Amino acid sequence: MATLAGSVIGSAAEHADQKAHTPHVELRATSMPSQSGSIKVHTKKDFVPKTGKANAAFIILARNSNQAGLLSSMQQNEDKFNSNYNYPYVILNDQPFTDEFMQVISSVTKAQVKFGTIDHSMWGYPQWIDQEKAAKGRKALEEKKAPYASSESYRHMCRFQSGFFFRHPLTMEYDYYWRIEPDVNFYCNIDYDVFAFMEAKDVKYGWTLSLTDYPSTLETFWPTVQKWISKHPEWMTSGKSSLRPWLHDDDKMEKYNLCHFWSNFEIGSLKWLRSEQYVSYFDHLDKSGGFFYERWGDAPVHSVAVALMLNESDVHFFNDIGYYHPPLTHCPSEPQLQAKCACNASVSFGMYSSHRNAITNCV
Ligand SMILES: Nc1nc2c(ncn2[C@@H]2O[C@H](COP(=O)(O)OP(=O)(O)O)[C@@H](O)[C@H]2O)c(=O)[nH]1
Ligand SMILES: [Mg+2]
Repeated sequence: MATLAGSVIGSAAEHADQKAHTPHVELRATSMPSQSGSIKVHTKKDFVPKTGKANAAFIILARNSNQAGLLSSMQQNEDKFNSNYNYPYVILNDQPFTDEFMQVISSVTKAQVKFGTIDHSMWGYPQWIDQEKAAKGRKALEEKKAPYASSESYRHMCRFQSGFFFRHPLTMEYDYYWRIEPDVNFYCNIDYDVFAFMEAKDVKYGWTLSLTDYPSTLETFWPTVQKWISKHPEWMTSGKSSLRPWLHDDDKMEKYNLCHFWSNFEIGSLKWLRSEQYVSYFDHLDKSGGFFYERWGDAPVHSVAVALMLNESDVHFFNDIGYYHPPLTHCPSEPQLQAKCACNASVSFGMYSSHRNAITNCV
């Protein structure tokens, strides 16, 4: 992908304010030049569900302290989408949930809500991690003022979201997931079954926001991925529909440009995450220790896998799902979509979002 140098379109100033509030995203002030092109609007009529309802669930990771924030996210999700579809929720925690948490959260939906804990096999230091080296890594990252530099729990969370949530005992029965976090907003009425759409179109990964990550958190990430690629060239996509160019600004495609889908919102295929290919990729990364020695995020981990192993037809930009996770908003500007949304498209991150149907840029 070319960086589109010089094509900064009014986004830097708008996002300067957002940047002031964000500890964890690097905002790149590039945007797409205006181009013609019609956006595909998916409606109920647009696809024929394969099986009626899909085998899907909302998967949420939360702490007891997230009760109010999760209540708010789920209330909006019910209001905008799920009260018509009643997909179940699986809510996971590395600590037991309190009775109060479970009671309050269950009361927000008619759908089934399952609460689970995560054991040491999925949340904790694997035996091959050198804990002194990990402590030194945290210190080094603190000096570089990287967000969450000193947090051990954040690293466990990122590793869990990268390699384990899709094979937790409570999620194993499902084929599709929608990740929801506490304290997010959903702005648009979604009047079709998003999961049935994923299944009918055989979409394996969907997103609303994409951006670039902090380089200091990922110093050895790309070389580590490259080693894995050289072991499994047969799993890489190539040709016109490959997403691989999205990862690179250099023509030789040797450097990772840090573009990633913002994984606090994801709708995806659990079967794909459980595939031999994805699990081999995750295991390779995990063995290198980068989740702890550096602070690799689950967003770049998922995104690089998507771009290496999936084609354009396997992914979907959910332009019609208006969404806010502090500090970024996605809000569609197309009038037919905007009519279903209570958000301001002028503050949407990546103003030319409709063109991302062809994902050519990460903003
Ligand atoms: N149970 C549990 N959930 C966590 C922990 N840390 C983060 N999470 C959850 O993991 C997700 C991402 O964490 P968050 O603090 O929002 O990170 P950010 O979005 O990268 O700023 C959210 O769903 C949090 O509720 C933790 O230590 N325990
Ligand atoms: Mg978050």
